[in-house]
Amino acid sequence: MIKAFIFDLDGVITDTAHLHFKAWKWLASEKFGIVIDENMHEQLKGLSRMDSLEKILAIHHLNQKYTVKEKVELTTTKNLYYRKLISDITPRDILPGIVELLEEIKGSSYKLALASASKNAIAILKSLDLFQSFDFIADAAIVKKGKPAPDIYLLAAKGLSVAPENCIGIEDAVSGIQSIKHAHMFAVGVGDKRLLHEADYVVSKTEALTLPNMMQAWNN
Ligand code: B16
Ligand code: MG
Repeated sequence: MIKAFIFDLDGVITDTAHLHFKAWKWLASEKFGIVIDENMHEQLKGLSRMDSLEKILAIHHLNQKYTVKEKVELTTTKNLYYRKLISDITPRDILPGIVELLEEIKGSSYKLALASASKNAIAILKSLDLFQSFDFIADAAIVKKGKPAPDIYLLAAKGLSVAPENCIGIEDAVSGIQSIKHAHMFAVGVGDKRLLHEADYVVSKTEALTLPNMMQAWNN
């Protein structure tokens, strides 16, 4: 029996992915003199800040070039740039259909949590005027392992006091779908069916993400 819905933020509630990518592109060109390819965009989705940096460095065989301290400084620099990019986010940046969906979920007495890898999640939810909508927000800063590990989704379920098998997780990234499945939850993907093939149910865009559709998919 489904008792709760656990949402990802970037790519499901609002599209901050292109702003993350813009910030990584800037950092890569400014600090390493490299151009990061559009193909990286998809691969970085859902990964933590440090895991994203490691992935970019690995592709260019630069991992060994920087100390842990330098890597922390690089992620801080990226985040300062990213914070400027998200400073003017408003409720108009909520993806289509999401406000209605959150209201429908709450109105049907399901619990609602957020499981974003972003340490900026609370600031973004406040800018979107959605902070009060969630019963629990899992803190990405305290989980041991980022997506695709199940930690953040398990933390969200625990925060709601709901067993993982009674939760539906909603994600746009491959790493996010894997995180939900590793947590033994029903996974709903938003995006390309071929890319998100590990999900239990996929819709192409947020407009198609409705409570009846998800419940029907879960019942099948
Ligand atoms: P921050 P999600 C993820 O958000 C983004 O998809 C990913 O690109 C980003 O690196 C990660 O958050 C960490 O974000 O640097 O703000 O802590 O999709 O899990 O909501
Ligand atoms: Mg996402």
